[in-house]
Amino acid sequence: MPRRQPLEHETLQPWTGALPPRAWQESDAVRVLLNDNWKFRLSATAAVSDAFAASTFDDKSWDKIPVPSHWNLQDGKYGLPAYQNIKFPFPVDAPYVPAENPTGDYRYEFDLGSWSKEGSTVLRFDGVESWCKVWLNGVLLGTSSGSRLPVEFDITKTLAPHNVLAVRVHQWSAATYIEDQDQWWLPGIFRDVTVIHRPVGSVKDHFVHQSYDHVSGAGTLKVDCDPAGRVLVPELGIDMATGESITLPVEPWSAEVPRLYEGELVTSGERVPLKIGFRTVVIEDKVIKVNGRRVLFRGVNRHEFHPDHGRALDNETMLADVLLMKRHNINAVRTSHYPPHPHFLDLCDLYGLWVVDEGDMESHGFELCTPKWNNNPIDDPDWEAALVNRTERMVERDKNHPSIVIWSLGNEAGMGCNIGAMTQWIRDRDTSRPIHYERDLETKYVDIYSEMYLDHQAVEAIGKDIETDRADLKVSQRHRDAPYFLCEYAHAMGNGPGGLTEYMELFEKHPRTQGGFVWEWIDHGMPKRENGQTYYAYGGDFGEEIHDANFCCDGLVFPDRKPSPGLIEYAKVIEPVVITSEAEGKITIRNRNDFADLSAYSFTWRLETGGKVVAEGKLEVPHVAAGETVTVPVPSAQPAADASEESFWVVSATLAKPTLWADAGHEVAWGQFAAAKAVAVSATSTGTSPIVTEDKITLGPATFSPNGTLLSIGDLAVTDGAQLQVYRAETDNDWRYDERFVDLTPGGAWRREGFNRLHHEPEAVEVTEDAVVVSTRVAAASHDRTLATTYRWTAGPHGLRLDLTVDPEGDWSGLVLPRLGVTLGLPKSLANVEWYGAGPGEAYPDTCRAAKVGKYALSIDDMQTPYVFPQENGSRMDVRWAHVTGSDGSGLSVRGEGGVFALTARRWTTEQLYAARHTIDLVPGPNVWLDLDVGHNGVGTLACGPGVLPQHQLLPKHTEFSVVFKSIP
Ligand code: IPT
Repeated sequence: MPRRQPLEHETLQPWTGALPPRAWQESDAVRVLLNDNWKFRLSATAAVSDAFAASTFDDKSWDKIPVPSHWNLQDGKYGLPAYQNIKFPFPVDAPYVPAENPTGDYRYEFDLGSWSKEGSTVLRFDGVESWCKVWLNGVLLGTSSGSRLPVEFDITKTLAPHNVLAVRVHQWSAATYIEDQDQWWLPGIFRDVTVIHRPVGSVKDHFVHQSYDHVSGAGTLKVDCDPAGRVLVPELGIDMATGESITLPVEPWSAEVPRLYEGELVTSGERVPLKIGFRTVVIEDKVIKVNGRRVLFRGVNRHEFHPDHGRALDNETMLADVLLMKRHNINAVRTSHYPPHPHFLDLCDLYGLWVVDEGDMESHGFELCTPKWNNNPIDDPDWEAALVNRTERMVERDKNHPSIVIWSLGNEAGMGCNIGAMTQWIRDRDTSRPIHYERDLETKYVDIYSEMYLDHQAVEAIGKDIETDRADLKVSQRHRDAPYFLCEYAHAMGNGPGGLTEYMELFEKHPRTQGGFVWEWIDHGMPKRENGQTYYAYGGDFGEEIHDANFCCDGLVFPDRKPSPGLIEYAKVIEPVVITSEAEGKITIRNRNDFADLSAYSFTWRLETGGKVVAEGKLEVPHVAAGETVTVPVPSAQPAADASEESFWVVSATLAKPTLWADAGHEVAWGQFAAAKAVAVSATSTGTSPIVTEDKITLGPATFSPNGTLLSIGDLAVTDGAQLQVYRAETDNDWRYDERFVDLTPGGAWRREGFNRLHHEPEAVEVTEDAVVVSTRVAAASHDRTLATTYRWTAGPHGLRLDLTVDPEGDWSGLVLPRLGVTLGLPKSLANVEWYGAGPGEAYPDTCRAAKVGKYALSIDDMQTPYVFPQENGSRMDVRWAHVTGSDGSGLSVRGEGGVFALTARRWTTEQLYAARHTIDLVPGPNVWLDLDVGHNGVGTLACGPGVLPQHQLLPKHTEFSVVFKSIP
């Protein structure tokens, strides 16, 4: 069929009328920010008259919208957001896009007063999604695409005392096909709009070359500038011409010690402040080295996201991200998957974060075409100019940031010839930084091998240089010689990510595996209000025809930037100092920094017995260079005499002085190790004889039904006995991505096996001299595999004791259990939990590094982790004892016998937790439900990546579990 001519926004030219790209800079030149409320009109289709561009157009009937913002985040006034991960929201027919193409027309009038007539003036847009056409005073300036890239137009000739700016924005354009990132579709003018004076003799562009020779300790500075001018760095006594180079002793820049020198570039027409950081990035021996040292990326992938404003971020939000990252030991950011607002990069220079600056390119949706990647723009020479334009605009804009150590071309766009062209463009312009593009798996063009989501085994193989060819990957010599990092790993969706510790061990063991970037920084949950309650919405909640549900809620921080347990765990796993005790009486302190010694930290110790501090002091730690380890003796304090309690040493490393990002005293690392084990007290909860009557069995404080179901303990009524249960409401990481999205009521293995609907068939109730022994067969309808379960109840002075024995019968091969323990329904008047065990946060077998043994107290409500998509959460690990009490202090005490247990307390059942789709679906019921578990299965990162490592899997096997209950009057 003959095809129509592509419309203007469907052509492949990236822009028209634009000025050449240049470095982002502040300066003394006059500038006026046009961020304000602009006149706005939204049309449903692209085919609307552009008469509004005329200065005389009457826009009185138009509404107003803030600039910068996204028009579909204005309370539904101008459409709603939509979320798809890989899929395009319309038929894939590049470069054509639907006629139904939301089109926003903007008008803004401004006076510039006594604006200088001298020199020239430019109009700058820092980000418009996805295509714009711009007029000033009725004169067409040009068009642009490249949503997260700047464009500048020369407006010298068009500028008048009173100006009318008109901008047309189409949500969809040819460019959409190369902006298919996994995020909400959010159109509009979403970054700053500025008018900038360019005096005669002002800087057209400048390039700061700032390197460091770690052998001589000298930095070399050269600033190229058009036009020529002078470079002043008073602190270093530098006053030299641009284009000249100087080498002199300096302190280097690193993410750990971000030493910046303030300078100035002075031309006849402009003064531009410089922030110079001396560092040199090389690849040597398959390792990325900065200033001569291997760096280990303890990174995150950061999308720009604010729950109310989408990708229109203010400076406070950018700073909040940087502060949170620094306070959680993160040292690197991949700007997934587009260049961020330039201010964010200034913050990275200043606060110290290694940056992988990524181009605005993703064409992932072509992977779903037939055949896969059919017509992918990345392999089509017609798209070369558009794609190279994106690389060029990123590099030119961001080239002067010392924090940027790697250029990344983009994400998930398959492979093709244009990757070669983009790489070559960078090589011709900036040889100081290696180039990354994950899908160039064979490192045909780029310098780094960085395949995402590889499991531990595969990472180990790379570390050991024993990787082999795979169907999609040919291990060439070039590939083998490249350094490796995981540009994405540890999918932080919901509860998780699990397995971070084992990754970190590999990164530390093998020089070539240089760390990774957790996917991802923040949950992209959008607030939605219903019946006076607010919750975070995700894909599908705005009526999208196709969507990917909550796959966009996979961050280390919740949408409101509150740290999730995943962030707390990550901070611990990557902490800069590792404090352990590897030999009796000795504390080992390992400096994990790549550059800095430990002088920035103070060390303190405390001795805790039964969760109480019994002695504390300062720990003297000698000088420890980066990468080195020392051993110091444990302090001479003696564990407290009460041998019925355990004692622990806790050693903490805190900031000795305030830094830009945290106060003095901020804890960066800690270690806990046993000082003394408690002498086991024999909790002889026996001796009381059961009394059998017609309608019940009484045993000490407890009553049972004639068939052995626990009915009460003291005054506390127990609902549903204390039954064996093995199910948990699947976490996002308990499912595979593809299984998960069938209809949001996934049929994964655990529910298929009926773990959530076990039948408890009584086998025998035996009342002996001192025990009630209940045997049951626990199995799911239609299944023949059984958990043969015996509850042995005894009572004595210490309380009511349960000895549970579970034996799997039948074929359980290939199955793991979600958890294993007993569930008790208790009165809803119970409200608080105090426990001695790991805490304060939730912990699972592969997410438990951040949990420290201590005495904690939380309300049941505060024990819940508010994952955007409700799921298993809140389990406290290694609990020795817990008190669950109401406001009057009465309640139930539970003590582990001969072992620790995991504890969750909730106001809803596990089935209700499973069925909930948003936080507001969780409504307190008539009971508090306690799960007391021998253990849980690990969490893993199966949502995108490997599942639970074998050592963290809960396999069905013979299990014994003992707890003692006591009512608290
Ligand atoms: C990978 C994407 O690069 C990233 O944008 C995000 O979608 C992530 O997955 C999952 O949340 S691609 C994936 C199919 C491996």
